[in-house]
Amino acid sequence: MSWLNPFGRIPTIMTAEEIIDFAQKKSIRVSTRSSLRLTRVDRTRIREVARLQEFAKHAKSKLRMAVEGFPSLDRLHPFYIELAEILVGIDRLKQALGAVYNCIPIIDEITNTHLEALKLADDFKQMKKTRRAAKGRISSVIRATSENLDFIIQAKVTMSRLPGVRPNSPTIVCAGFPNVGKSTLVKAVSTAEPDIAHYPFTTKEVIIGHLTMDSHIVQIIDTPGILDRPMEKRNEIEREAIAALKYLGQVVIFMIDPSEACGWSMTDQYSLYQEVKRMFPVNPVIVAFNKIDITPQEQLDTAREMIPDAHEIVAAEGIGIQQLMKEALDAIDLRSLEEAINDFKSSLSQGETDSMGNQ
Ligand SMILES: Nc1nc2c(ncn2[C@@H]2O[C@H](COP(=O)(O)OP(=O)(O)OP(=O)(O)O)[C@@H](O)[C@H]2O)c(=O)[nH]1
Ligand SMILES: [Mg+2]
Repeated sequence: MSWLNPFGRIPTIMTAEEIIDFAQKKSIRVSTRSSLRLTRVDRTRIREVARLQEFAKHAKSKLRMAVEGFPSLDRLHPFYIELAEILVGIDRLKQALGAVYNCIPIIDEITNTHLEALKLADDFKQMKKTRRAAKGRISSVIRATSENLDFIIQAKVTMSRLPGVRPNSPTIVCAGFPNVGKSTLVKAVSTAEPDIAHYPFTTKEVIIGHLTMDSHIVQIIDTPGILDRPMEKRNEIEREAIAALKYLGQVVIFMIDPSEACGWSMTDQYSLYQEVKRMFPVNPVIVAFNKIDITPQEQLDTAREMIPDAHEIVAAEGIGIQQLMKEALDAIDLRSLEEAINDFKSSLSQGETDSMGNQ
């Protein structure tokens, strides 16, 4: 499903040195046909002009691709915008894209000046020198922006690792403290294959699994564990989980481990649950007590008192998960989701009608 990630389709971006090499190879291979009636000087001129033009053309096209291949940051799903901010930094990215793009008119100017000089030159040594000087100056412009190109390449790698999100599918986000069994649940119910381990912070990025329920393709999102602490103290990985809750979670399954085998107390987990409810007051939050197979009765009773309507499950054995998933899907307002999809479809067909009318 990586094609649903707008950063997954960016074509290969070359480094500064790769662009220079590529343009150089293309320019050497350029073949010119000129009439034998021309003087040697004029034939040289034609060849040098063609080489310079070819060099500039390929250098510009690779720079342009680096920028235009990037999805427009203003039109992305907010989940990707927030993650671009957390993982890459949007201002820095925009600045890098702008700087690379700004090389194009500079290359045009250098090319034009040297083409003029080539037209006026009357011996071939001078012509070769002019062509070499132009290529040298263009290469310097590209090298001067190499840090920006490297930054864009790195941003592409980072962003393309994110999962593909279907913005119009019912979406359940599974959240909670580290090590409570979120990945175990997501793996049990969906196509996702997250790593599961007995230590905290096993999941380091948002993972999306799919399942079919009542003829809907439902997305279930596994998130890294979050701790009960102020937002500004949260690390990049936790903030990625919060972004999934904020922008994707039409319903949240908040998982609690009342056995405390996860390493955090019931009180801490309860307080994070309250915070999640406070942060996202609109979306329903369903609580699942996991690991009840190893929870002592007394601890289970205390948990039940704190959150009376929680589901009780053993994710590792699939116990109670059907009922939990059904309640999660029921909590999603499918009607308004279908209306949104229908609006979207009719806006598309409206667009087609408009463009046909314009023909
Ligand atoms: N006894 C018992 N252990 C479970 C159950 N569910 C998960 N576990 C165990 O709990 C540990 C943590 O499970 P994960 O699914 O990796 O937990 P997580 O919440 O995804 O953890 P992070 O990715 O680190 O946040 C693993 O050792 C699981 O085998 C359960 O229902 N009962
Ligand atoms: Mg996990």
